[in-house]
Amino acid sequence: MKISKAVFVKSYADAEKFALEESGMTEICVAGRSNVGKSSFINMLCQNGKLCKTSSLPGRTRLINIFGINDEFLLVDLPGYGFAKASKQERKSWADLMGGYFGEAKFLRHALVLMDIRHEPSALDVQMLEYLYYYQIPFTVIATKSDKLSKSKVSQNVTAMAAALKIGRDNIIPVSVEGFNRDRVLSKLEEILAVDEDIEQVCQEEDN
Ligand SMILES: Nc1nc2c(ncn2[C@@H]2O[C@H](COP(=O)(O)OP(=O)(O)O)[C@@H](O)[C@H]2O)c(=O)[nH]1
Ligand SMILES: [Mg+2]
Repeated sequence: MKISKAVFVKSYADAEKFALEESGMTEICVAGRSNVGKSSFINMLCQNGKLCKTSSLPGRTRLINIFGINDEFLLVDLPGYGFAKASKQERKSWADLMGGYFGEAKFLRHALVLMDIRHEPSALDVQMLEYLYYYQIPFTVIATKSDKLSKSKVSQNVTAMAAALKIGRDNIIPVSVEGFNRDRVLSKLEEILAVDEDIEQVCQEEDN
């Protein structure tokens, strides 16, 4: 697929409220720990350096940012987890936020879970995948900051990540802000959206 249009739609402080509004459009969410490169990834994907604010400081943003892509689907940028100074209360409100969203998101088709390729998945990353299994949301792991490693190390770390997460190697796409594997991510998005069309077709045939 090609991304010909990417616009910021709205921010929400309350994820559940967003889910309950029922956009009626396919949603794909982007999750990952704070500072993993979520904003940079969205900008890289949309080839728009200003779409999403990036920061070298772990952010405390608790907002869900919604982006509209090609008038076709919504990218849902979830708040980052696991910044070092999070209080117990902040951790709890993050968990509530996620549960509120995943539990109500009828149009959510897929999650892109970002993890830094240089590090082993954290306990929170594993917990994130557990949420997704629980709510039966398919996911792809996006391994960020691949430009910081050699090609052979990237491949080696993808294998190690797959083993640690007990998922297939093909479910991990290493990327970088420079656009490495942008085409692979776009193909994956195309695949996800195509599944939606198939379902619609089957439903229409059943209705007839
Ligand atoms: N070298 C490199 N730096 C990156 C990459 N992605 C993000 N960063 C840097 O990591 C920091 C956090 O990025 P950001 O996108 O704001 O992370 P977020 O908190 O997950 O949204 C920023 O300083 C980015 O410039 C990447 O692919 N390569
Ligand atoms: Mg960000």
